[in-house]
Amino acid sequence: MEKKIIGGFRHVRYEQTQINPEEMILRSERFYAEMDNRRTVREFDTRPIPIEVLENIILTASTAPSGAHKQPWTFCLVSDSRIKKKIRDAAEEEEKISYSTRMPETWKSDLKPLGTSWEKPFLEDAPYLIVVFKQSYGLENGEKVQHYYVSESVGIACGFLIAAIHQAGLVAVTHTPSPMNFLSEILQRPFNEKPYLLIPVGYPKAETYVPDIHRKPLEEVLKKF
Ligand code: IYR
Repeated sequence: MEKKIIGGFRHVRYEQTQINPEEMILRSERFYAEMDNRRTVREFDTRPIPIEVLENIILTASTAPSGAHKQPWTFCLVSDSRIKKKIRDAAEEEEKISYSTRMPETWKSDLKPLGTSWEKPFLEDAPYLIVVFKQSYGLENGEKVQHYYVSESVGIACGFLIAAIHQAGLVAVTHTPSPMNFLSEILQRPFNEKPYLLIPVGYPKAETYVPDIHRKPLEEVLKKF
């Protein structure tokens, strides 16, 4: 591999396969069509999935760019049904309070078309739960390591994760029980890690329906200058 010292540090030559503009248009269209076919699914089949698929999905998420390349994320992969039940019980306990007293009416009416409720059977039905933690700071040999743009970095990694789940032919829901500190306790995470997202992954239930909602058109999301 070709190497060069830049600013006192070793760099390696990077070469990406060059694609001509016509092929680029085709490939970007195909990728958009594939991603546009992704839907959040809240009803899962209990069928198992090979662990390698989950490992590859998490490796893909972990290719995300991050502040100063600190990779400030931990992905906890839960398949143990006792731990899934603990997570479901704790999440439903919080969600019950949220839906009955914490969430204002506007919020609840905004969620009506999506059909959500305090009940979270997907936390037990999905064969895997990926619990994403963000590391406020790192720990190396007991020493604190500074992390940067932690939420942005972990958010990007979760985007990669969701894309990889879809590309593998699986479905997921980005679940944010609130508050979700119970996840740190159940999974016994160190103090520098804070729960970020809980993503059940699996096959959709045999006959699945999703809300009839639509994505904003290009004119609404793109302003050209
Ligand atoms: N955390 C709750 C409520 C919820 C909030 C939003 I914003 C959503 O897009 C969906 C759900 C729950 O998981 O039900």
